[in-house]
Amino acid sequence: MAQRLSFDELVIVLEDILQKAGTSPDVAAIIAQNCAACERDGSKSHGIFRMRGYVSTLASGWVDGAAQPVVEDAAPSFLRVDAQNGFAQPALAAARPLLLDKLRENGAAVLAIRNSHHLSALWPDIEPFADEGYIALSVVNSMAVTVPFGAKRAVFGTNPIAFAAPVAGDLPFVFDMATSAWSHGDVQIARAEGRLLPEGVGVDAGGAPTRDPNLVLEGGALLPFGGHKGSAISMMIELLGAALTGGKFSTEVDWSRHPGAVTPHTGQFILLIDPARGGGLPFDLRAAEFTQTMREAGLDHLPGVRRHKNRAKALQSGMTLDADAWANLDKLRQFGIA
Ligand code: NDP
Ligand code: PYC
Repeated sequence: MAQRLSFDELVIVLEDILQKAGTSPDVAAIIAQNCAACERDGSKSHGIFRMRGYVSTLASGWVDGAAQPVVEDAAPSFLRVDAQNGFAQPALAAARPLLLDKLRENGAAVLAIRNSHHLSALWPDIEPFADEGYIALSVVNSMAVTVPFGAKRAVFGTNPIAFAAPVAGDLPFVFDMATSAWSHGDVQIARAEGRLLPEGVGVDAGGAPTRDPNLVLEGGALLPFGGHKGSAISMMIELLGAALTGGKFSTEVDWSRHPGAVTPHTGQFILLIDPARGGGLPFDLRAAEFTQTMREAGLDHLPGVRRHKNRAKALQSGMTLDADAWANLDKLRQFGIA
């Protein structure tokens, strides 16, 4: 039967599943909030559909659900965190207070997380900084499932990039996107729903274009968005997410000895800027002026707005999980990865 839940009720269910799967209460709280927020905002590729992956990965021993991140003060505006083979979000939470001190003191701050696992959307990591008036940019690399433009085999992850900035009197401007044509999560959902992919999203094991999500997921690969341009951005993400942080490149992720593992063990880069240090009029006022210009030009979908509409609706009237989704969660809660 379909299930109607409030956001807080969903968080409690997810926390329960994660703790039973072996995470510490603190980690369970952070990942449950994150995953429920994705579901609430309609970020379906990283919502509750990912819970099975979290649980199977924990069961495989690939990730440490009780890791204690170690924060390293690298320079006046540079912080590193060794996530100790745990999830990236608790590493960010551990670094956050010192990162904000550095940002306020120096006008900009870099956070380099390594030895970390990220199976979620990036916007939950950075939107809160824009809510506090700061500009934030983050990238994370993942597992080698994307063929660089002009190459013959997968080297890049699906490598998302997200940006958040305050807009006076409005929602923050937040975009968050895979640099592969589609996220891996959306391809998995298309397969589960029996849908074909659009042209230009993936190739089969032989490198031939295909619209079949099975062929993309079983030995095939994704393509970068925007041809050579997306490919260059994806390469930048490998460099910032792995080479700079000390994490693994997507090609170096090897979970073959951990059947069931699906969380990429790489690194995450976050750059924060205090816009009060910029020149001219206040940044958020200029941002508001600019979004107004865009609206006057006919734009009615600014990135982030769709999510906030979903959020407002979910917070007002709760979320309905369809019967299958609820049954899957309930099964995970009762039996783990049976
Ligand atoms: P989408 O293509 O759905 O959306 C990308 C961005 O474009 C979003 O900010 C979205 O904002 C905006 N957008 C979507 N449609 C429109 C439109 N018609 N007009 C204007 N703006 C639009 O995202 P992806 O499928 O590429 O990525 C989904 C998620 O997957 C991301 O959250 C990403 O972080 C995550 N991901 C995580 C990975 C990891 O390793 N952890 C790897 C790859 C992806 P809005 O949603 O508000 O409309
Ligand atoms: O959806 O591409 C994706 C993805 C990879 C890792 C986490 N999400």
